[in-house]
Amino acid sequence: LLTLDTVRNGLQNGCIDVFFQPKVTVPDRRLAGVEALVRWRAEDGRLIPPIAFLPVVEENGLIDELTAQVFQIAVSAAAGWVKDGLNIKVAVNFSVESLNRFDLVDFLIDTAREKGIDPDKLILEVTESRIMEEVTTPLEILTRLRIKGAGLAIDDFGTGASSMQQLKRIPFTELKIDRAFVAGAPTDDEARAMLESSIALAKKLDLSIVAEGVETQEEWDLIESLGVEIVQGYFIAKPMPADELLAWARANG
Ligand code: G
Ligand code: G
Ligand code: NA
Repeated sequence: LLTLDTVRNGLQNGCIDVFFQPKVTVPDRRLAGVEALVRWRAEDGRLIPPIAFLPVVEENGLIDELTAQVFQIAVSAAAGWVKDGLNIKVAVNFSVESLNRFDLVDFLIDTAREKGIDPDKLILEVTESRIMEEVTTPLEILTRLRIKGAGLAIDDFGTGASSMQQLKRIPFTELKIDRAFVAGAPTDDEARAMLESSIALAKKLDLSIVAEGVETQEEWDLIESLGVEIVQGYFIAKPMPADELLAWARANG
């Protein structure tokens, strides 16, 4: 873990970097959008993954600052891609802690509009296991963002314990199946059952389905046979910097 001092200083000094991972449609592999994934750029240039700093950020009241920076970088990247003829949806991760401020809605919508990005090009991703613990404020904020046109994804689905009832309370538009179930599905009956029932549930709730963590042709084929619409995973592409994403899109268009 990075120390609190390192994190505080780094947040003030441009250490936040953002990578983007393609989400593609099945079966044609067309770019449907990207997920923004935060990285820490250490002074020596090394890239540090979220697991090494997000807990420090979240536990010390710094998540709003991190979320704001990631969001600004992500919409700037999206605006740059639009100039180059690539108009895609950008998904950003939100910790539940950052869904507790009523000024968040205006901040996100205004920041996106300033860069010329419509709210319907945004998707907020929230992790299933966390969002179901919280109730009123996040629900109201997510609902307001949905009304403005933003998409809402429930992330790491299968790792929490949502009932259909809870799922219906928040106006989600997308369900992202946790990669553990995708990875296990070809060989493990329980993972396969979890995958199939998640897909059935998403269809019932009229959510678009994203399979995360597809790494092999075998997983891709299985996912395709189960009628999943969107895939994100190393089989297609790893997270990459904004300029590489543009090159990737051109090479894979
Ligand atoms: O990029 P990587 O797969 O290492 O990300 C690990 C986890 O970190 C992801 O599952 C995601 O939940 C979380 N994460 C990545 N970027 C962000 C971000 O910008 N904000 C928040 N809150 N979480 C993020
Ligand atoms: O929880 P979240 O959906 O935000 O997870 C995204 C994380 O998953 C990122 O850290 C990303 O690097 C990672 N990831 C994306 N695709 C794959 C994959 O195919 N395999 C593995 N092992 N990790 C992946
Ligand atoms: Na995510």
